[in-house]
Amino acid sequence: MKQKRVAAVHDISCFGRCSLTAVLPILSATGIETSVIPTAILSTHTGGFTGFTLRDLTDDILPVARHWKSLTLGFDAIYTGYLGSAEQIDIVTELFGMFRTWDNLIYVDPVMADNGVMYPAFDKAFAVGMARMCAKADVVIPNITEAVFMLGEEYAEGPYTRDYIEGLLRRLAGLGPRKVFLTGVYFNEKELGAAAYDRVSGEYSCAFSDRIEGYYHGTGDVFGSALLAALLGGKSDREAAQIAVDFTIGSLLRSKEEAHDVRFGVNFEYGLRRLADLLPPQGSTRAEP
Ligand code: PXL
Repeated sequence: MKQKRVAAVHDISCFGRCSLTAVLPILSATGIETSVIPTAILSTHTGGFTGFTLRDLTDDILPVARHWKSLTLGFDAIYTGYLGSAEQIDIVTELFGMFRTWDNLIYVDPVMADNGVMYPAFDKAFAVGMARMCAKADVVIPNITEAVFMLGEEYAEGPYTRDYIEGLLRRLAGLGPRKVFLTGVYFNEKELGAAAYDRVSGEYSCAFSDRIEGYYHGTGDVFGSALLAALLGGKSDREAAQIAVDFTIGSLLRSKEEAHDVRFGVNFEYGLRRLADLLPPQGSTRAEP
């Protein structure tokens, strides 16, 4: 039985438990071999810290990918997140072409915004580019802000109606990806979670947990990594979304109890053992010479 292998294309935020410092441990804990292409190295993430350093690694992405290609490496999924520059949109899209196979997953988290505002490094043109990149993906996992920015729509605060969320999901799938998982969905003040749509089967699904007050950084990467692990582990969209929502909310609750600085990310580490139990190692069907 071949182990699953993922290529994770995210930045390294040296402090702050997001991007690769969250993606790597979460995927590894579920038995997935994880290779990385760092898009940038920052001293911290950009959510609330000032004075952070940033080394842009745009020029290193294709050389790494070409070397991998020369080794005939294959991946069960390419998981992309925070990009270090707008130029990387076309570069990462080229990477998809290099590693796409008939049965692997191009899995895109269009990281750029939250709570109705763009992260410091990005603008509306970036959202247009990201929509183009999502068109080449199999699965996309935006939050509501990223979703409306990619669609050129206005951001609205929740609670949302089921009709609005299903419309958003369909319009996002209309960009090109087969599956969309939308995060930050709530129909009432008590519950928060994710909604999913599969364009081919036409199926909608939802997964909720109790809503926790307060905003914590890095939850998107924690959710995205657990969701990918569950999908590669053969779970249905609904089951995978529930596993990822529960893992994220559990991490958030621990951090709330510890009352630490919300910029420091969430305590996902204490949830890894349980996640690993839920997602035992799966064999790969990855074709590799
Ligand atoms: O978690 C998303 C993320 C990743 N990397 C960097 C960020 C952010 C969100 O702000 O700033 C550098």
